Amino acid sequence: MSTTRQEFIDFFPQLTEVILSELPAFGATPEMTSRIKEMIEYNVMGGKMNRGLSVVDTVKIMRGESTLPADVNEKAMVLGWSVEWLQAFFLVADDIMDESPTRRGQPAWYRRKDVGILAINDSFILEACIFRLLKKYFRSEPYYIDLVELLHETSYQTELGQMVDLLTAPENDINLDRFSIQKHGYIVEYKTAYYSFYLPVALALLMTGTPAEAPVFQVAKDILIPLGVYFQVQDDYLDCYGNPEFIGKIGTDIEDNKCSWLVVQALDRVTPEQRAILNENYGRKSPAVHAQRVKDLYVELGIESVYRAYEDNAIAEIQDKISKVDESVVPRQVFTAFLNKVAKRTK
Ligand code: GPP
Ligand code: MG
Ligand code: MG
Ligand code: MG
Repeated sequence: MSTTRQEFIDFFPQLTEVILSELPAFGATPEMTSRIKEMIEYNVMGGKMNRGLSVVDTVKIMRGESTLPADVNEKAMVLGWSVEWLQAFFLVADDIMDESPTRRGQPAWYRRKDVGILAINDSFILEACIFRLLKKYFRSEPYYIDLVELLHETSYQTELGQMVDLLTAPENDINLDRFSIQKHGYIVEYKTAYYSFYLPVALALLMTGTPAEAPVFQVAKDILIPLGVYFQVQDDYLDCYGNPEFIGKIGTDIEDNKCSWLVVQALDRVTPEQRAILNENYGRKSPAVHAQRVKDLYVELGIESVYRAYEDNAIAEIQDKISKVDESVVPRQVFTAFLNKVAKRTK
């Protein structure tokens, strides 16, 4: 049932070609075209592709077919890649905002000498590509406008989440009172869960003929948003405890003064003395001294085992929600397939 990564990767050049082939009509020179090609390949490829693959897998489950007819398969691949393209748009911009040095095992795009601040515009171009591809492949479908609206709405949700993520983490103004479980909950739901979990399934539902106002979208949201929250808690955990070589990025949350799940849990457990240590060391730009002191404090507080307990509980709660889904509305497999991809992940 599960779509192979190779099949999905093999489809990618054809989409890049669509974007490149229409550039002359926009007055593009060969230099512009080759730069856009390089920019797309550098940023869209190289991830785990779970989001994109989930679109194709969900279409298969919804249709009850392990092999899709060629025309359906093509459309599902395009929607899968549109989520990966959206992700590339966000990541290029996010790495500038978070001052992250690396992404997917290579320098973050904005860190390249020939890119710098141009990366902001490149992120806009990546976003525009999504709508070029939708126009090309879906213009005559009755659900075309629903796809477009869904992608716009999801981007807006993500941008709102990103705004709160950044507003909660001002540079040179450390105030741990800003952080709370509620604030963290809003940030992760909006900046990650909608686009990473709800979007792939919602796209697949639209593509398989579900009317945009059908109740199944709410059923999907009620499971996929908690799953997405769990996923971002994992991301926060891996920022501190993941192996940079393996996860392909170097964590910056402590230095960036982020309202991470780890610091929120720590704040819930500190003595006044330990809180003073956090105050003096969180959000300072020196990994070797200040961030290390915060990490030592996490060890003293046993934050890793707090995470393990959270993880077991989150998985059990999501499994429980899935078990209550009415299979005449949507196959449970849509959700179990997704859960299995992320449960206990280490990258
Ligand atoms: C993940 O946050 C959230 C995003 C990548 C969405 C960014 C949204 C924009 C509108 C730009 P993160 O910073 O924890 O991700 P990572 O750890 O991968 O840098
Ligand atoms: Mg960020
Ligand atoms: Mg980031
Ligand atoms: Mg992160």
